[in-house]
Amino acid sequence: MHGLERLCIHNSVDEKIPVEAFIEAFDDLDIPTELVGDDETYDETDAVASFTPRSEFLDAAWVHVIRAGYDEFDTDAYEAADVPLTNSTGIHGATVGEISVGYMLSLSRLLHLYRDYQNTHDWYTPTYDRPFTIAGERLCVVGLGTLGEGIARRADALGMDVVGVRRSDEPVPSVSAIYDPANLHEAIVDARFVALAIPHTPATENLISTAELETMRDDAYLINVARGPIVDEDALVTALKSGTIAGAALDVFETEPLPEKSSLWDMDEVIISPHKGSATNRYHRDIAAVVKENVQRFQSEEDLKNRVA
Ligand code: NDP
Ligand code: 7N6
Repeated sequence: MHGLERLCIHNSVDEKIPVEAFIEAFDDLDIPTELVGDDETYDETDAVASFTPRSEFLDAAWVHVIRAGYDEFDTDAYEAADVPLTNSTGIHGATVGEISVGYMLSLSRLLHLYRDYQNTHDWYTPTYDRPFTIAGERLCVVGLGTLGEGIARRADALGMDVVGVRRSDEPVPSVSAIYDPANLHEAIVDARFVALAIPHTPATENLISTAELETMRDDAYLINVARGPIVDEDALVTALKSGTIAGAALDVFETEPLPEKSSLWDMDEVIISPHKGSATNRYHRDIAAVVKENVQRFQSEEDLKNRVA
């Protein structure tokens, strides 16, 4: 086995984090860090960190996806090429947990509407029965890994009744009941908020469609901080227009950026964030810490952390 001689940062990381600051975060590494573009070639002494996949990466020693979601990477190809692929799960509990609680507080206490009316200097008064406290309300978190647990802990701290869905039945702090994915409808039927925190896989694509939206309470809100294709977006629009559910907070979409023609843009009870659930001013450092730990592991021939292929 060869040791690493170079860490290549593919310029696609620029999509989400400032490249220069990211490269600086590797100053203490004992191999050089280089910014590379699409014309770069790789060999078995290179590690690569990237936002988007490229087939050339299969010539490297190890490839790191700077995202937690690696659904755009062909894991079979990595396994066939015997090139380890790692991801950035483990770092989004606070960032996505906080924004999810932010959505729930806004949707319950109408901050999004007050801000909308502020734009026209309008002293808006909602109907008396509209605002509610999230304390005492049920949240169902679908997916109880880093994101799901981060959301659950914060919701629990604010007095919510938190249940969740995952494949294993391993308990999760702050989650009072865990449902198997086969019992999804049972898990969401009583929830005031349903938060999606699962990976996009063949098993989860369109997991939330007409039947699930109809199962949800008509005063319930859907939160999607996972991946757009997990929700059937046409079904969601229909459900929102017909009052099948009360509203939604969406960070991710079937097509990103969300197309201008989407009716989601103009719905009062929909909060849209432009895939910024994990965005903070220290995101580059959080990702770099995962990569640096794996550089050290690679060099000492230990198992890589967060290996997904
Ligand atoms: P984890 O791997 O830590 O957790 C995933 C969880 O989903 C696990 O609890 C797993 O269950 C569960 N799960 C997987 N498949 C199913 C299924 N079919 N039905 C029910 N539960 C399932 O991942 P993360 O929490 O780090 O990230 C989750 C996803 O969130 C990422 O894949 C990514 O797409 C998205 N993401 C979005 C961000 C944003 O900016 N909006 C930021 C970061 C991530 P079990 O534990 O039982 O295996
Ligand atoms: C920003 C990506 C993820 O999967 O989509 C999110 O981690 C955020 C690097």
